[in-house]
Amino acid sequence: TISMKDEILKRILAADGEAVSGQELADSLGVSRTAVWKHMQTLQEEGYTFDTIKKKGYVLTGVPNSLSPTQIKLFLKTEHFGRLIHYYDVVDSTQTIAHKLAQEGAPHGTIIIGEEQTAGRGRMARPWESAHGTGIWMTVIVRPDVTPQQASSYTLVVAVAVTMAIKTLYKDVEPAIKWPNDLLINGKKCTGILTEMQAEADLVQALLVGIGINANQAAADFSPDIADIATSLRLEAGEEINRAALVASILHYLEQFTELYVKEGFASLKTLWQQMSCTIGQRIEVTTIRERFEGVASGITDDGVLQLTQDDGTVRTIYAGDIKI
Ligand code: BT5
Repeated sequence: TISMKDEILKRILAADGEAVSGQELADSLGVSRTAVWKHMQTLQEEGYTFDTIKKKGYVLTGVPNSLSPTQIKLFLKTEHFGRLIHYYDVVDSTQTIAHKLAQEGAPHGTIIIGEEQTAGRGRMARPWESAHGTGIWMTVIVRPDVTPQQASSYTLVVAVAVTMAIKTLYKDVEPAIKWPNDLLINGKKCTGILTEMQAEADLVQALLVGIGINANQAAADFSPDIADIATSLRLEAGEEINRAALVASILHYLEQFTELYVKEGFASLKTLWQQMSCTIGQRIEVTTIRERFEGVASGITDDGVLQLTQDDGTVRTIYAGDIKI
């Protein structure tokens, strides 16, 4: 059920910058003009800003910078993903909370979001910088009907979903997927993905899909450690990012692509992945836990495994690792 206040907000959002008259809102919702005015006051207290145009009505001029469940649900179109939201101001890592919730049986599509992470992490326990209120620090609990082997390509599915969401909302921004888990814009990292798994021998209990997106940082907000390699969507798009709308869009694409992936495997998303990737065809250096290779990233298999053609013609398959382009 949606409250009257949220219904009013939905209509003003849907007007997309056009004025919405208070009288029309009152009439169509069957409430008094005063009731509408009171809800508008509450919305302003929550951080929405409006211009009031004489004889025309309200025009939305700003949304609060918050990822609260109320904000996200305004934009949400999914069936499962994001229908249960655990929202925190400060957490150590949303991955840690997700692990615990998944063990306790949290349903498919549950999400955990923190405005700030004090111990955000990447792969191999590398730190992930997660300053307050600037980014999207989120973990999605996914329970797909696939084997643990198949699940290893899920990170690529997530990368495609996040790329689609960003491209749809910000037409001038073109993220490129760097295998396996980075999205780059103009060569700099704006998104990292960390997929962890709870599994038995041949059964996936849950995937904990960590998504970290730099949204509204200014260049000076990044620590010296990453200042040269990181960017934010705001820096690239040249406008303030509505994080709640972006979260909802990511969840929309992730739900769609997850269904496809469970039914038909990664192969069904391979073409899309290739179009969005900046890896294939490039000369790369790969570091795996044990070894280092050089060569040309010549392709990706139907299982999402990277193929590297070395100078002597040997083709290696790379399941996990870091690459340098
Ligand atoms: C990743 O690891 O890129 C996965 C990052 C996943 C973060 C999400 S946020 C929500 C969830 N909760 C968590 O605790 N984690 C997940 P990796 O490929 O290992 O890259 C890590 C490297 O990226 C670091 O060593 C830095 O060089 C760089 N880095 C750290 N913070 C960054 C940031 N905010 N933006 C861009 N690069 C960053």
